[in-house]
Amino acid sequence: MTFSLWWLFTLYLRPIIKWFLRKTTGLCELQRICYGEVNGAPRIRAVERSLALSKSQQIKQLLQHLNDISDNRRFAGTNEREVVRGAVSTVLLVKKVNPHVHFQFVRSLGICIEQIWGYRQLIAEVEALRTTKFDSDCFEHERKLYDLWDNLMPDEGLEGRVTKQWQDIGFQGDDPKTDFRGMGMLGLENLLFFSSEYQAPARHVLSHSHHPVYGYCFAIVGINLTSLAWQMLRDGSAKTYVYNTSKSLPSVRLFHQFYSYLFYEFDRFWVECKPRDIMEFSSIKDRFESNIRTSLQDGNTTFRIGVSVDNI
Ligand SMILES: *[C@@H]1O[C@H](CO)[C@@H](O)[C@H](O)[C@H]1NC(C)=O
Ligand SMILES: *[C@@H]1O[C@H](CO)[C@@H](O)[C@H](O)[C@H]1NC(C)=O
Ligand SMILES: CC(=O)N[C@H]1CO[C@H](CO)[C@@H](O)[C@@H]1O
Repeated sequence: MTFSLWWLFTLYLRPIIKWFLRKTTGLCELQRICYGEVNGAPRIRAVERSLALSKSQQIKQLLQHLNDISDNRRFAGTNEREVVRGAVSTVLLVKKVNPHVHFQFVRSLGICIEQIWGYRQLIAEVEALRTTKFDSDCFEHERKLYDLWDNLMPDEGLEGRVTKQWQDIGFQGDDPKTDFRGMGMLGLENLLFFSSEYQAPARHVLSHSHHPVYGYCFAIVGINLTSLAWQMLRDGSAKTYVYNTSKSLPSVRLFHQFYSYLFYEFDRFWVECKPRDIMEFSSIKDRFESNIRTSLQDGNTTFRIGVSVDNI
């Protein structure tokens, strides 16, 4: 029932309503969105929907072109400005909009295009990190591992490369290299970012993970949350966050920030739940995930790492 109504709407009513509004307001749908919707996620998502539903052959080709560019990670630097300018001109031409009269629309549409295809490109960038395996023969990978240790345990030196000490920051055995598995370098980069950019909150979370009752494996849980952040990026749930936070082309840094937020909030949620032991991880993580997904559906979500760090 709902499906056929939707079908009826997109097939017959939508074009009629659009035609009617165009006649009465003199503006096309994209213009009405750009002038009418709040800046940030509400506007960008509406532009994204409108473009995706377009019947125009030129717009369809344009979307394909933009998808190719962002999937191949070529949406950057001077190319980015060229691509955005070209895309906006195509829309102006197809919709017969005068850019001198509607310069606000030109600006606003450009920002939407940057965010929509920047997000798509971000998925490709994050995926490239995820599929890069941790390699203990690679100097750079090894250095990042040591940096992670130094950020989290500044007062304690490592006795060797392979040592039980790694368990103090929540790796499983005496060599972290086997713990990254499906998340590859993305898992390490996420942990490294959290521990360097938010050093105090990260150490605070680490101290919780050492709690005699509520304790858990910091790095292992961290890598599990990398997988959660990555799923949310891929299925589009993180769009609200990115569209509403990003001031320029979305970068991997933004993904790391999203991750840091998730880790910090997960730890808080975990402690609040007062789990009996680590066996409750799966069910508590599911509840956490559903809370986050709910708040991401709200268009005005902005995430920040909590400033108040209190002890348990
Ligand atoms: C994360 O934890 C969940 C629940 O225990 C598990 O099902 C999932 O496989 C884990 N994911 C990764 C990447 O370790
Ligand atoms: C989101 O913003 C709208 C108005 O822009 C407001 O009505 C709504 O209560 C807000 N939601 C939350 C959860 O703050
Ligand atoms: C950072 C940012 O753009 N925040 C915006 C998120 O969305 C709400 C409304 O949807 C705006 O009020 C915020 O300014």
